[in-house]
Amino acid sequence: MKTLIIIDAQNDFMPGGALAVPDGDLIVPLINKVVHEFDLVVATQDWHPQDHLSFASNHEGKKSFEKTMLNGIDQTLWPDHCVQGSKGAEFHESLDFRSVEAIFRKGMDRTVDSYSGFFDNGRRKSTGLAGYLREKQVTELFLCGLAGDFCVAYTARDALKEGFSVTLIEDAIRSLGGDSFQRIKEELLISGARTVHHSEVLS
Ligand code: VGL
Ligand code: ZN
Repeated sequence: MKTLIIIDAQNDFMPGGALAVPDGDLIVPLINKVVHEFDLVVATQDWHPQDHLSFASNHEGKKSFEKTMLNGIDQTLWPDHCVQGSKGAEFHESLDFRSVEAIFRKGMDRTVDSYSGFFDNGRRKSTGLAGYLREKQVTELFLCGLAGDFCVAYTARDALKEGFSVTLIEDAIRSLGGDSFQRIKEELLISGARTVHHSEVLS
């Protein structure tokens, strides 16, 4: 079972969005091209309540991109983004969603951030994604989406820990911090992940 996970391809992470990833929208046509090559396609969706404590606006005197601690975990404070039910939380309108079988939402608990599609950052709660994939006998995961240095990276690490084979579709991933994905990629390769160009996925 070859499975694609589309990570957080939402308006707020696209150019013009609240937490825009540079060139984030360039991944959309690539995802649309490869989506047909998979037996199963799932997506993750960042889905925060307005009072989420990863938002700088919910901390008196703090600014976006400042670092702080949240429940004993390092936390970057973000601009308000992907608020439940908002336009910014919706998927990019050009993304071909017809073959997406399930959407796993994350970041609903205001007291903990949730970058990975599998667990919150404190590993307190599972989203159920690992169980869902196992039930469907998935072994091979391909990852694409936003942002490479946060939600894609955390999802990849957890996927490897959960025993899945992980392939990053490199050109269908964009990061918030420019070349920060380079280091993360090296780390993930050492941990057993593989990287491919989207054209290598096409049959
Ligand atoms: C993300 C920061 C905050 C992501 C989500 O999707 O990478 N980054 N929330
Ligand atoms: Zn978020």
